[in-house]
Amino acid sequence: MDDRITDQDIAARITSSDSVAALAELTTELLGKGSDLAARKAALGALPPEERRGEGRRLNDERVAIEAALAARRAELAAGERAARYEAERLDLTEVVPHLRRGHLHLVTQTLDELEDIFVGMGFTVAEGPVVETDWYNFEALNFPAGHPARNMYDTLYVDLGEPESTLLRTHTSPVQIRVMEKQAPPIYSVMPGLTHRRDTTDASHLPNFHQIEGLVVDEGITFGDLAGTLEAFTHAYFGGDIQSRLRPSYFPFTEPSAEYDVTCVFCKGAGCRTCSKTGWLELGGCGMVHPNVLRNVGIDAEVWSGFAFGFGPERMALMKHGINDIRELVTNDIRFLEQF
Ligand code: FA5
Repeated sequence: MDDRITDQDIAARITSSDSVAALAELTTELLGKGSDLAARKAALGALPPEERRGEGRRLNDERVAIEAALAARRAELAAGERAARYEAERLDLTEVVPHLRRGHLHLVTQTLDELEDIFVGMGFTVAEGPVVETDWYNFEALNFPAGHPARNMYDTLYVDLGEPESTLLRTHTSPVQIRVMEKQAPPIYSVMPGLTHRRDTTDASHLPNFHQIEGLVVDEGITFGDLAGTLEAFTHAYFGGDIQSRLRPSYFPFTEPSAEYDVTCVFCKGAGCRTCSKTGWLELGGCGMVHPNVLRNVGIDAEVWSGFAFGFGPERMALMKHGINDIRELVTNDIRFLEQF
């Protein structure tokens, strides 16, 4: 009698596999390079032609039968494992808990509060502006004339109101700078938190709806040194001493010179990973000296006053501070994640 494993043996082994992982191993054993089927296929060439065809067909039929049995068992096991996971994760939303646990503020709200507190402690006031903005405030007054190529830096969502592309969901909090300067004469020391929207594709460091906190200082004799010193003091106050920051030359139409504010990626410690797009740094915000055209647009004399501005991403700040490696966690609303903060 043939010493090959019989069809019944194979069928029994497949049905008695008790996990998807065990079945994956069995699949390799039965169909992989070292399998009995593979060895017989390799030996086909050595058979006399009249036997080769019959053996070839047999091999094919066996393979098809094994694949079908494996697929059926895989579906059974996967369904069982899924049901067990759902059962383990089940939350009874109608359950009456004797001592009701109280909810707490979402991590992003806590982060915004903390950022505001730090800047208020440094002498800034807090201002707000609308989320639905006009083209003037979001772009034009910020020195992006119509057709300016830098408008493409922002994938803008437009609101169907008025002239085409005249009303939009603000792409950044910088329009609030204009609103503050229109209302208040310098000296100005303000931060402006709020929600912003872009047609950005969601990934580990991007959301289409996210917050920013803008900072604006306008006073006599303000220099880039004041900006760098303010950001350094802020970095220590928010992150403590462990995190390094850097300013990297950049471009924004409303600041000159401009820079990106980056901190060392806490996950790879600078080596490069998925969260920091392999750069070792995570960009938290942009900044620079307020462009004289912006001051002129709101009637502030650029010969007398100068200033700096910055715009940070609070979600990314929360990631770096708390060691969260995917920004999507902040909006998935998984209670097990939210409870940790
Ligand atoms: C701006 O939006 C400028 N308005 C910042 C600025 C203000 C520059 C004042 C100069 C003076 P930027 O597009 O780089 O710049 O965005 C600033 C920060 O917002 C980013 O560094 C990041 O932290 C956050 N951010 C931007 N896009 C996203 C997104 N899709 N998801 C989460 N955070 C984002």
